[in-house]
Amino acid sequence: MAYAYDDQNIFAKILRGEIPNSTVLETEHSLAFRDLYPQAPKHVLVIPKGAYVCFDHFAQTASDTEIVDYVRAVGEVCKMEGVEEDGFRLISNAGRDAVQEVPHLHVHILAGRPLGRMLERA
Ligand code: DGP
Repeated sequence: MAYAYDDQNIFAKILRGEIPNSTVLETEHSLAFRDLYPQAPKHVLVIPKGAYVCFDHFAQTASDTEIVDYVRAVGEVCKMEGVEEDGFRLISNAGRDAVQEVPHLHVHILAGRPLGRMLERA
């Protein structure tokens, strides 16, 4: 599948500094910032700086360096937010059925309250 990246998406604008964000962590290849519409007391988004649409695009085509940086950034945010003890949820929506709103790879780190079961039953 070809992944068409739209460089006008909101996270691309954040990466270019065109709109502000509440940064939690910045590394060479990744950026973590607070979700504008938090769904839990702790809700951080972690994105790669590269132009990747979704997780599978990234996992299939990013360099090893980018992947290591990104995964380590997620781990570092978990540590910074202190979520290990009570737990957290990591979500990465991809495409239509998952209702991905912003077409730049992001994982949500959600924590700070009981999060319920993974999915509502259809
Ligand atoms: P998703 O549905 O997985 O694509 O989630 C996109 C998330 O992005 C959603 O939780 C709200 C968040 N979001 C949308 N616009 C902005 C923005 O301008 N700034 C920040 N920090 N978050 C945003």
